[in-house]
Amino acid sequence: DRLFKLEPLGMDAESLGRDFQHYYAHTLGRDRDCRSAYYPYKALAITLRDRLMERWKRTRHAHDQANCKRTYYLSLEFLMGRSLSNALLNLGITDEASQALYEMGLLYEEIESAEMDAGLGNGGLGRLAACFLDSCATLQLPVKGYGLRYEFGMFRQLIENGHQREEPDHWLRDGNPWELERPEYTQRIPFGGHTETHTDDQGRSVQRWVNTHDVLAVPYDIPIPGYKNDTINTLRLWSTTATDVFDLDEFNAGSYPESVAAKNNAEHITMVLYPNDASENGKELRLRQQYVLACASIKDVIREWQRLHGNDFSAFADKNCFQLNDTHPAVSVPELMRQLIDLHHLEWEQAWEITTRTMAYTNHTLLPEALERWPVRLFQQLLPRILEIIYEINARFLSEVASRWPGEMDRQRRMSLIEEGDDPQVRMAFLAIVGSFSVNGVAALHSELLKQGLFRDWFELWPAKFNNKTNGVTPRRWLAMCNPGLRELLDETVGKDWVNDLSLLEQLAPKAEEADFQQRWDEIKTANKARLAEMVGSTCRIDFPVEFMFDVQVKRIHEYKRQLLNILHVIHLYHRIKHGDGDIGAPRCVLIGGKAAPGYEIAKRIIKLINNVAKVVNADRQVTEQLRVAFIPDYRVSVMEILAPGTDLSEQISTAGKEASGTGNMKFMMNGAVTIGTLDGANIEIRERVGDENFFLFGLTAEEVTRTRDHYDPNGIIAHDEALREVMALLECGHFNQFEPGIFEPIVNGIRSPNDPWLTAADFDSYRQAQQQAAEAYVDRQHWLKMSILNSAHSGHFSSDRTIAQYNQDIWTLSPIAPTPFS
Ligand code: DL6
Repeated sequence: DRLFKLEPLGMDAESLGRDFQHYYAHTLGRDRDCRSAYYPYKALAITLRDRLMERWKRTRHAHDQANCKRTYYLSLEFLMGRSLSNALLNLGITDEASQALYEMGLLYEEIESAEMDAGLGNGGLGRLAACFLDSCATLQLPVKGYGLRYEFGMFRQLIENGHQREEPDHWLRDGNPWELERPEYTQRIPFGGHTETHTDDQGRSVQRWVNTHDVLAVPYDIPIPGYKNDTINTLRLWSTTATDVFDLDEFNAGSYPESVAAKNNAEHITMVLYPNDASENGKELRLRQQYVLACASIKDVIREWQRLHGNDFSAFADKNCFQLNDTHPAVSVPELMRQLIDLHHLEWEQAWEITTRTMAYTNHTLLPEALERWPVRLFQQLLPRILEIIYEINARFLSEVASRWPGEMDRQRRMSLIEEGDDPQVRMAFLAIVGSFSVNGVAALHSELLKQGLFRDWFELWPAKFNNKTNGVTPRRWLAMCNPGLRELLDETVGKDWVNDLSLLEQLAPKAEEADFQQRWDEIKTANKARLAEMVGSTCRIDFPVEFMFDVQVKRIHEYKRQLLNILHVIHLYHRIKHGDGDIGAPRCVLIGGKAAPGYEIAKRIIKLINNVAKVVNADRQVTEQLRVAFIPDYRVSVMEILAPGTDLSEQISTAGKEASGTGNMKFMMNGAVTIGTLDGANIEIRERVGDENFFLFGLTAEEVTRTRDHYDPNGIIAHDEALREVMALLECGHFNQFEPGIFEPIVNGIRSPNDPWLTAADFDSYRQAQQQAAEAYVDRQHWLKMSILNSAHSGHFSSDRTIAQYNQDIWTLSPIAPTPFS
């Protein structure tokens, strides 16, 4: 109790400064000769961690006292980025900390950039999880994130001679001041072995999973601060290790290396993030990762449950909900069954009732290659007990299908959790649907397409399970933190409450045509463009003049996202300039960035093409007066924090029906960029909110894409489209690869193939026209500023606070809990 009654730590500049000095000089042992910005960063991080810690305990205490319902967000990815500025903003002490540092002769900006990004995710799905945690804490919802503590996060991307090269990201090398190891909550995870049938004391036949090779999962907790509300939620990340550090027999026999091998094997499981955003089916290590997350997290939740409720599971489903972030944690469905039946002795029916009332599943993609299927033989070898449970779930489920649709064998085959064939597979999405009470997509179009296509049979069976939750992004990081200039103007114009009620930005709309307001908006945007240009200048050695239109496309490199279409348009502009069509509407700087999965050859070739085109364009004085191109290496969260505020035109140009939602589109919109985009994912909702006059629309609709497939004739299109013909001619004559013959052939062949699924040629002309309109709009300054202001003004819907409020209302039904106050 005395521990709990500690005096709260000061939040003023003086207290912060005092603690900072103490940690810098005494704990870290540094003095004025130390030149590195890392130690001041670390000293400040520990200073803040102390302040987070006391609020963290109070939040946990309040949750326990309230005996409240809780949600667990299970995700193989959390793309957190940096934590320092976010902690300062949410604790409400940004100015105090800057002042304290300033008085010691230190610059906050330098210290901030010493922090490594926590890149434990690939892209949209992982960053969404991070935004959701921020919103849950801000809304004071008792939500805990569960994930894996990868030793190596997303690889670092280097560009060498225009090619992507990957380097490991050893983000934990210097330690992580934001994490707290919790060895007391270590969990044991079984793998391998076999199952046996036994008879228990009551004469029932029970299964036992025996002779397993266990590993240990050790939790590390990361504090998740809410915005100025003293709530600190938890992200718990598991790290695996061996059950015994040494095999003593081996050790005593003098085989030291062999004795350490078991430890190494166990630690491999959480060693590295799989760097592919469209899944890694069939890789044993990946299935091990998924099972560690499911098994350890569920054991942890049940341990907590038993601490508060003993062995009575009757109210478990009323008080707990698991949200599955895609199918990656779908093995949680049979795992919860296993723990309830095998470890806690519930009957199948009761366990199934609990499972199907606590699991909820979010789908993030329609791409077939991203739909997870695991070979049955892998399950058999790694998780034999889990496979038995999946078979039992499937048998009971298929009999339900048979009684609903008697004799429809084809439907039973289609819906079976097991895909038959030479190498039978477990269909993870179907497992997730069977085991969940809610299935949602991430934007209106995506949720509709799920019901009509991929999950059609399931929607027919259980229509009430299906719902939509359009994605959102946190306005703390993606506006208040990354755009301090605009934050000040917004505070002044609509009051400070917009940070946790983004709908207040609607009040900007009437100001969109006021000359004074436009001028301030322009000044802020220009300053942000200068910051962006500085980054491009220092990393790419290319000068971006702030008067040019900044046209930006950053996201994973994927054929469906069509970075290729963007670069074809750049080649078109280049061709026009070179052929004396002096006026391309507005001078522009085109910036493209993103990582390709290391094994995705064609995506890597597209990166090479972008870099080669950039080289030709930027070397030509005649061209650079109007056009410049850069590929920004190692795109990541902290880079987006500089790009979003400085962008004029946001490229959201996927083939319609392919991008589930997109979230970069929302970050750009909030910061006043105008979108050029297709009717895909959340673009549709963005356009609805901002109005079609403030959005540059082009391209086929999802329905047209489907219809076009049967009679697609790209060569006919190219023959009739002069602009595209010229672009293809430049590509085909090797103009961008004069010393590298043939390297772009696969790309050219793809565009010309009647089987090109991305329909690049089909959308080229309408994209070119939309780009022309954007350029013309840009040179009419007042018109552009109005569009820019209206984009921010109508972005309120895309706050993840709105998304989370909807998850909570329709799926989780949690009550907000305030932390126990400081007494
Ligand atoms: O829901 C978050 C994010 C969406 O915004 C993107 O549209 C979607 O591509 C992404 N999905 C994934 C999953 N796998 N794939 N591909 O990253 O989710």
